[in-house]
Amino acid sequence: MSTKTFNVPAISCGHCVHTVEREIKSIAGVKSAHADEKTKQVVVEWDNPATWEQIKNALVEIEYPPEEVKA
Ligand SMILES: [Cu+2]
Repeated sequence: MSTKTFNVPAISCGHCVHTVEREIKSIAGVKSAHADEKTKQVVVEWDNPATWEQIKNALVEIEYPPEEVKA
């Protein structure tokens, strides 16, 4: 199981939260996706066959590009 927390600056309302969560959850292998409207932060958990590249590309495609949180 992999997990990642990142920012999606394009999130501006509850509709965006829904769109982002739905898009990520539609990827095979994704276990959970939680987006927060206020912090614009997203937490995703996934397993094979999903990959971070795939999740990132899906978000770029719907114009909610992720910004990785610097550790
Ligand atoms: Cu919105």
